[in-house]
Amino acid sequence: MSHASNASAYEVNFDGLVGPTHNYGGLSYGNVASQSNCQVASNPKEAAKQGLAKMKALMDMGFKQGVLAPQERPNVAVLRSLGFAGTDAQVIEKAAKEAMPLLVASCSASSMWTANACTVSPSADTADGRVHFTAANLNCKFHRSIEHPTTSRVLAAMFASEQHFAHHPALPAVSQFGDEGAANHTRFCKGYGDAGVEFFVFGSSAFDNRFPAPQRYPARQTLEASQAVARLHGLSDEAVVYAQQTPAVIDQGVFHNDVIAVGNGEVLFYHQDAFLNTDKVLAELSDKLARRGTNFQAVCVPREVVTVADAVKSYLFNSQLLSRADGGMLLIVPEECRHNANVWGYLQRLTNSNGPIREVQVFDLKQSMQNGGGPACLRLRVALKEYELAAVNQGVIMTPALHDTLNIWVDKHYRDRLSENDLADPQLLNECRTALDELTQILKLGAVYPFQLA
Ligand code: SUG
Repeated sequence: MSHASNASAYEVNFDGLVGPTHNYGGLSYGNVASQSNCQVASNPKEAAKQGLAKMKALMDMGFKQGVLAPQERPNVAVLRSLGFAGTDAQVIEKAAKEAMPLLVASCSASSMWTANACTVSPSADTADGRVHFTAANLNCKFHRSIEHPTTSRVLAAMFASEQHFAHHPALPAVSQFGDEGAANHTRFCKGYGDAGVEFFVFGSSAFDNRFPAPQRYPARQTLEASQAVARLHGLSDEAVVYAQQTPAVIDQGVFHNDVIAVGNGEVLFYHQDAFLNTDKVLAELSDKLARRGTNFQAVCVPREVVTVADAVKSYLFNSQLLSRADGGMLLIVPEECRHNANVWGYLQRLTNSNGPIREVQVFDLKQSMQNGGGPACLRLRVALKEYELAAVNQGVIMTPALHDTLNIWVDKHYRDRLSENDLADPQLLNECRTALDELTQILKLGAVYPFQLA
């Protein structure tokens, strides 16, 4: 079956290619999977292949698929900025001896979760008619806060045309402007090329104490960050809705909104406990979309059927909701959904009902899932008109040939086992640089990594 989008505009999913240092560092307090798999040995080769298999499956179904390159790790420059000196090998050796947590953070392959790379507003929504990108500062976690400089260079190399694309640097790196990118941003629309409504979900406010904060785990996204992104992108008030996540669900492990809700086209699929003031939020979405000729549909999963704990464990909502050519929607879920009786039972009933979601497909993404990253974390959605898609660097658009080349590249360069001790091996840095140098040629990115720019 072909799943092409409408003729003149597409949603393109840019998946993060898992990097060669994928490991379980236990780095994300508030992310239950990351904490509970701390120091389990990882398999970077398998992780990269699981991701590539998902990209290929979507491409084979007729969806537009792209790929986003991983980052240079270990990040020696960051270790130098923290006072470790000498040759690159000495920097790694000293960090391993004196401050292992810093070496682990500098090795994280966390840029694979490209839903956190940036926030994207399609050209139909923005004041200047260009597609706008704001790199996420990911300020809440040290290992993620070091991603945005390279993310910005990679995005600029992918979306280079100034006529069509506008790039904004990450917001100021302070907690008041904590920004986690598209994981807390959903766009509703009729067709991907039509003016839509952008839905920003935040965890707390930096300056306004009317918004209750979670007690146990940090809220990573602030209202003020979301508002700044909307301003930078030139979105009108009519094109924006803000909502606060329920603080209690953050305290249960919902560290991004995409762990408890997903939207596509005219549909929001969400858990009953996802938002504060849900009725008001849904009414505003419905109202603003109606003014754009769009018939908003909300599909609520009741807490009696699927608990927040079920959602966090199974990652039901960290799914990809995709529009098939026949108008029905397809939900791409992780294997863990099949292992949860409440969730799996619910999904059977959902697809047999008369609702918009007609089909479920299951993917094995265990390597990523063990760090709290499901199908939706692994992809950045960019809605593009035909001529904008033509202006994208074609080296990053997935084709059967690129898929095969990347699989061979992974086989050649990736290890199949990585534990904490291995991160101290200076040879790992050389392996990664050799692999990434080849990758930038495969993807036609030019020089984007610090070791290439030095
Ligand atoms: O930021 N995990 C990531 C997972 C990000 C998931 N993305 C979305 N929900 N969109 C995070 O918590 C764990 C790394 C480690 O522990 O090794 C990590 O960074």
